[in-house]
Amino acid sequence: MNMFCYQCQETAKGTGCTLRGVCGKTAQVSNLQDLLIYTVKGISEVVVKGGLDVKELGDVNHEVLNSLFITITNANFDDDAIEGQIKKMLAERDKLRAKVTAENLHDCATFEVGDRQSMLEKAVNVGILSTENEDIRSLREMITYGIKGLAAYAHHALNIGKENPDLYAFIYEAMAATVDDSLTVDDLVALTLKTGEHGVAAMALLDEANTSKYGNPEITEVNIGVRNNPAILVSGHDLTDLEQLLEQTKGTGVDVYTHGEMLPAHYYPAFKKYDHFVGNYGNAWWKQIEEFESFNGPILFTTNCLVPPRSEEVRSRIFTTGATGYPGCVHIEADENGKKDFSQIIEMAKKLNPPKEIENGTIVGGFAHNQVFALADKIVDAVKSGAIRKFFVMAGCDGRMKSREYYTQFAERLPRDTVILTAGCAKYRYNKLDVGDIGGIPRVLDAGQCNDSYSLALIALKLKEIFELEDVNQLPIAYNIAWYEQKAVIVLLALLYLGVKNIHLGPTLPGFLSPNVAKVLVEQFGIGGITEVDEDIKMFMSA
Ligand code: SF4
Ligand code: SF3
Repeated sequence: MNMFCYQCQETAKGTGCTLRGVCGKTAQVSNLQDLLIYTVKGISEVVVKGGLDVKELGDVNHEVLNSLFITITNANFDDDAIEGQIKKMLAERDKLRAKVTAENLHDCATFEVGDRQSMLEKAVNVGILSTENEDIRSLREMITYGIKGLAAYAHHALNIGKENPDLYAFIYEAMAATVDDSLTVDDLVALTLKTGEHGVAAMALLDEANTSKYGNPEITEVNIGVRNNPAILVSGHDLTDLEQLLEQTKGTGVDVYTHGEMLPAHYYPAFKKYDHFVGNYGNAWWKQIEEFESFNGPILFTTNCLVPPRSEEVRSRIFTTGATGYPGCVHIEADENGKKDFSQIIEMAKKLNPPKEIENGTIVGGFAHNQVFALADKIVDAVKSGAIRKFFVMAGCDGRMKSREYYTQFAERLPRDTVILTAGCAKYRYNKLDVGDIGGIPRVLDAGQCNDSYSLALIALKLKEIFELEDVNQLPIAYNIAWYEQKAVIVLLALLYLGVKNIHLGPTLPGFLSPNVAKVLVEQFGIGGITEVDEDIKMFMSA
């Protein structure tokens, strides 16, 4: 065994990548990521045991978010960048330790390493398998993955200038708890739910940040064809990066298109003023191998999901920023004011061919909470008259496994009196199908990125209020969620915290759930997997 990672849905054999990641992560990168997480645990311990005030920690808080984000699936494959981050975090940890008189610190708060070799030697002893009890390990990892997702969302909010000190305090509390051997399974189950509670707060913070800066998403038709200008493709989730790119490309003759999770940027009023913000090119992250080929122009990654490029030519057109990185790709850093200089991407675009058309037409989205609330009367009437029998929350992620065709078939075969509520890149499995509408309400309502699952929760809570129900589970809403990486974990934990029961998760249950932890989720929350499309539709419709 060279490494051990089981944090995503595509983990080898559903149990763990041990030689190299299915995602393309090398053992070295995986082990360095383990060590980076370990340093975050160390900083967390110093902060918690040393009683430090998170409001005074400024840059440390920000770098903790960044470190967690770097380890999310498909974010960063660059061993040098991860090594640099470990060094930075160790220096921060030591500075904090010098300020406090905490005793009985765990090894994560005191260990020292020097060069790459010594880091790698340390890393193999501090990863996932260093926790022997499989239930404790399962819960520690579930909490860690939830925290990674939470950190990603908090990082986007931070880029817009919004912070919530409670979130930092909780990150330290939770990460320190993952090395506390006195905590029992019950303690960690409680902490898992508390992670969900803070997940809701992180998504609320990001929603507030996004909507206060860019306006409330509104119903929008997004072009999926191309124009005949050179162009840049922007991927990932960070709207501030997109905004800077749109500003810098203004008047240059270079168009900008979104890929994957950046599609929902088109729904925000603030981005509609850019004539050169043309549309969305392609599909979910895993299609990038072929779609980057035909796009022809440079690609900017603002976050995951980055797939290791197959050719040198495509690699030379990929630029990373923020938490992302790939060896050999140019990484663009922000200056001290958060400004990024994208001029080399723009210059490259001018010399390359316009994108090749792979499809044409439009898709519709923009059904975040504000827009749906504006349509509330219409939706409530449709439910009351029986025109809408059931809603299906199908938020989450897409992935490359063939078994995910399930979600396309599921959307196709759902009865015509049902409406799909979606968010995240899971939508690409069905957002180009012609499934019609119900009295003008489209049957697929896309709220936005994965973090906009928060909108779906608000919509559910609003409907509960309108229908004067006691419990959100009495609503005609079923949850059939597709997961892939750790942001889906925080979305799931947030829904559990909000009291949502009977969520079905696919295409497979997480490899990090031990049989006993899975049992808790089944017994306490009614979590289930998926089976056959028709059988599942029957089950959901009769529930
Ligand atoms: Fe394997 Fe997923 Fe970890 Fe990559 S992120 S190494 S695919 S479990
Ligand atoms: Fe997709 Fe990676 Fe998760 Fe934000 S882009 S949902 S998988």
